[in-house]
Amino acid sequence: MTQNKYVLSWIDEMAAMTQPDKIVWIDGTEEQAEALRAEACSTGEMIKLNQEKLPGCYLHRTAVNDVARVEGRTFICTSKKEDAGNINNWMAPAECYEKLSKLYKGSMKGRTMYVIPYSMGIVGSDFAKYGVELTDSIYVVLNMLIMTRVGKDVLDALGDDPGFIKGLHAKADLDEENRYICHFPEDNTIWSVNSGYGGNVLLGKKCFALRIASYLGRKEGWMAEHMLILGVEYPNGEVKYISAAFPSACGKTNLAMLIPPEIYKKQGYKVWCVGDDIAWIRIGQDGRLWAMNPENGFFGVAPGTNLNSNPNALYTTMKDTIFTNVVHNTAENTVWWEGLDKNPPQPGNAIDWKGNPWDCTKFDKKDKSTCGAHPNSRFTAKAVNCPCLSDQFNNPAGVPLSAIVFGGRRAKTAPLVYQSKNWQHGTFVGSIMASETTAAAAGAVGVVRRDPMAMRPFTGYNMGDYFKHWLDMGKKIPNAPKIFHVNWFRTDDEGNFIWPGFGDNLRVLLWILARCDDKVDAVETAIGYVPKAEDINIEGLEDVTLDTIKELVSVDHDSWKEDIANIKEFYELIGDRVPAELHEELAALEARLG
Ligand code: GTP
Ligand code: SPV
Ligand code: MN
Repeated sequence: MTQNKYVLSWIDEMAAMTQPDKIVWIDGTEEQAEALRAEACSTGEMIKLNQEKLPGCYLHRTAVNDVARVEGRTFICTSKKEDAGNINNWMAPAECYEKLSKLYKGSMKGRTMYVIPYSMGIVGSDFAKYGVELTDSIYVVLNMLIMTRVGKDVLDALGDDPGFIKGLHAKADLDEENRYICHFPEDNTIWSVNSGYGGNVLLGKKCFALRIASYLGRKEGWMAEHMLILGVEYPNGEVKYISAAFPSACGKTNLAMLIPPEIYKKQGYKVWCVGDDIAWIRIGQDGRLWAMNPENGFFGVAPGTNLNSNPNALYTTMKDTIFTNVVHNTAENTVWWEGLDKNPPQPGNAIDWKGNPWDCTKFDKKDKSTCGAHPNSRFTAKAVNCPCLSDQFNNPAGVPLSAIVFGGRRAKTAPLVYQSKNWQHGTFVGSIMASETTAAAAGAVGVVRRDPMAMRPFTGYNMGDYFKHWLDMGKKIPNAPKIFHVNWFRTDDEGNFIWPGFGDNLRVLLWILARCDDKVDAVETAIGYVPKAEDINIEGLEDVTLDTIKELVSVDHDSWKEDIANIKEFYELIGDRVPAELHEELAALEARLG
């Protein structure tokens, strides 16, 4: 499919190491994809679902020990350890290549190596970047066909250029002890072995579009961020765009596809989804920041997705979708997950994510092992099937940003929303983000950890340098978006969420956009500007009063002071590359808290 000698010689080298029986080039055609689906079904790798109810949909179960990203086994392999920094795991490139070569050696014997040429961004556009992923997994091929733009036109656009990202993935034995997700930013290379799950193996996503791309962005003067992109359409037809960074499983897909509350819908407000996970951002000729979504699909969290919380996501998954680790309803040959509806398949008709018979009557909210679907079960769905997909989705330039929003999952401390004072302070606000951990990564769930800009697991270089890059970008943007912070997850003493969230988050977005246009006042607090309670519209909300909003936007100095101690430790951990400006912001915040 190509004469590119860099592509061809690299494939020869990788094939000599992994020793596949045959090599198949993925051309992006429907015929080839359909043949691969049939093959995956014949071996049990995938299950074809009820084609009347769910046309083009399939179910896949991963190995039980392989259900989420593994941050402890993810490495940034720069020649100097300081360039990876203290937040990333580091291995010397030569050592890592040697170690993994042994794991790859002969791992594809008796198997097929698929060659996937793919583009992040619109093929042939200025801002697109190309990759080739080699994998021995049909599941990975079929996911990449949904999540990225794949095919011969990518190779044509690459031409004779050596500038592509080389990704090698082998399932090997799925051995946890030898699972590695390794990045060589200086070599444009990603090596992943012994996993078959999502972010570990769909190498265009977190590995390339965030870790490698963040490294490239710093070198080339742009930004790769863990952000959704959405457009809010006003009744007069004007659309304003927002990007937002929340940690994994903290609400990006939901916010990106939100449906306005009834009172806003009636007036003609609409929300359009440009992206739900990753944004590549650069300065446009007009001096504004422009964001584009390099992906072509959604790899979304299934549990909790339903007709009330996120109908757009649910509709998106009703055709051409791969479901991973959800419940199989064998009576109807459909799927189910916790929070879909109140009708789980009954015992005898239900297989859980592990492939065992599942008894929904034994479900106990407090015991995750009784779940039918894994908490990090996912759908892989095509962007074009999303009912609220923005008409700018395929615009190679992306969309101009009015606001950047950071957010985390915090039971206390962080208010519903606050605005930073300026870009530098906004960068500080991003740098001190914290969130309770979720099932999206292996490890404990519900522990508060600092997750700057939601990029802790995804920055391909030193976190201190990353902060510096944010500050440097700010100096170069004539017309910078305003920076905010939100928290949909404050809880009462019984642990219930106080804010209704989901579609009602539009009420907060509209305050944010009004602030960007100087159309609404705010109250200055120690941490930044919070809304006057009466400026968050609560019309049509049942359990929310003016007092609820007052409580939600209150800034509790004592819990913030506790946070300061933790932030200091975190900055210490990042080390001496944390820019002086951020230390100054921290000292100023501490002084304001008294
Ligand atoms: P990744 O794909 O891992 O990056 O996750 P994400 O940030 O896209 O998170 P997603 O939108 O899938 O939401 C994850 C979980 O948070 C789901 O269980 C949602 O139901 C829940 N969630 C999302 N938005 C809200 C909200 O506004 N309020 C509450 N209480 N829960 C929410
Ligand atoms: C995340 O964990 O942030 C995801 C899912 O979006 S994964 O692709 O597994 O990284
Ligand atoms: Mn994500």
